[in-house]
Amino acid sequence: MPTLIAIFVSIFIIISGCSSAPPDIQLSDIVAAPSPIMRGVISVFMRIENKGGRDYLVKASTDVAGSFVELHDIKDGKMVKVKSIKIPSNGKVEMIPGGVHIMIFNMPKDVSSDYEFTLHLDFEKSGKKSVAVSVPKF
Ligand SMILES: [Cu+2]
Repeated sequence: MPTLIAIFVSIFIIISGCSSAPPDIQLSDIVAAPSPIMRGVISVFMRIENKGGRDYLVKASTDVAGSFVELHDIKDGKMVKVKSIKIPSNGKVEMIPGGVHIMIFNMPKDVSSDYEFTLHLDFEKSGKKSVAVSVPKF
């Protein structure tokens, strides 16, 4: 029995050791797509790369007064709000239309090309990361 306990203890140490490695988050290819149907709604897609331990994107906000941001996924062909987006250890999340994305509501209704704003992303472990987003012509 003591050997069994020792095995469990070492497995626990290995698992907790892996998950406690700090994440190393890089954001790239940030694309903003205004909704063709809903005015003042913008979808944002990006690549989130992680060269460290697992993390979660838990919240997003912008510097635009009155706007609010939701984290979305597509389930059974429908857009659903999610509480967090898992960023796997030594992996990446590719946001694409039809998959996980960030959706911003209550943006100015006349957003057009060259409109820029700052998107703040809150990660559970990595803390806040801010990126500049520019809205392309549409
Ligand atoms: Cu959405």
